[in-house]
Amino acid sequence: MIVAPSVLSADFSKLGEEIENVERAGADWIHIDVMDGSFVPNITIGPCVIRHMKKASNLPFDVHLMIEHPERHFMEFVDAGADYLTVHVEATRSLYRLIKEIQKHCRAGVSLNPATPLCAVEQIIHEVDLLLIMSVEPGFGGQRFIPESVEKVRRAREMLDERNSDAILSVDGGVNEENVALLKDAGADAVVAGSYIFTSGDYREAIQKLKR
Ligand code: S6P
Ligand code: MG
Repeated sequence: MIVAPSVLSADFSKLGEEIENVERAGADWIHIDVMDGSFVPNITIGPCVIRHMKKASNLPFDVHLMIEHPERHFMEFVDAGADYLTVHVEATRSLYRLIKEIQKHCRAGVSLNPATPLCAVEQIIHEVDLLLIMSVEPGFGGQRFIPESVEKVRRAREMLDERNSDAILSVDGGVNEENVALLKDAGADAVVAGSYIFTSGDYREAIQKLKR
């Protein structure tokens, strides 16, 4: 299981140190939540912070854009150092073009909110490098996992397998040691975890529990 700590729950006063700590503790990727106060109610960080974060780690940066009109801004995140750049299917009217544009520079992901059915990406799924299933309503860390997400992950796995896709199937929101086994069994390749890791007191143990 790929484990991607979401730095949204890290101590922002020592962000570089937090990134180094999760890398040392066994993290596979660094997950970064970009929120614009419009697509979601919260506002977080932009490309200039990500550019500085890159100095703290060589791990892949998994950048999750929860912003309206990602087609207007994606290049700023490519330039900042995104390795995976994920956009929401609900946030753009030209998803196919956007995926193709992102892939000229880095890997491209699409994400679905809890209420968005998988059929919203059926026609494009074979083109993407990562499919991110939201298991909470995006906006804030520390929310409760929506149990119906497990079945959605299972159906997403089937959809990817039917198309012989090698896209990474990732799950984000409320992931912890209790639901990770269900997600693995349903076919998830990766999990994003923020509050579970950063409030654990022992990053290594928390990350290892998710991997096991
Ligand atoms: C959820 C947020 C997610 C983040 C989050 C996960 O609103 O938008 O995209 O990755 O930080 O955090 P947690 O605490 O649910 O694991
Ligand atoms: Mg996220």
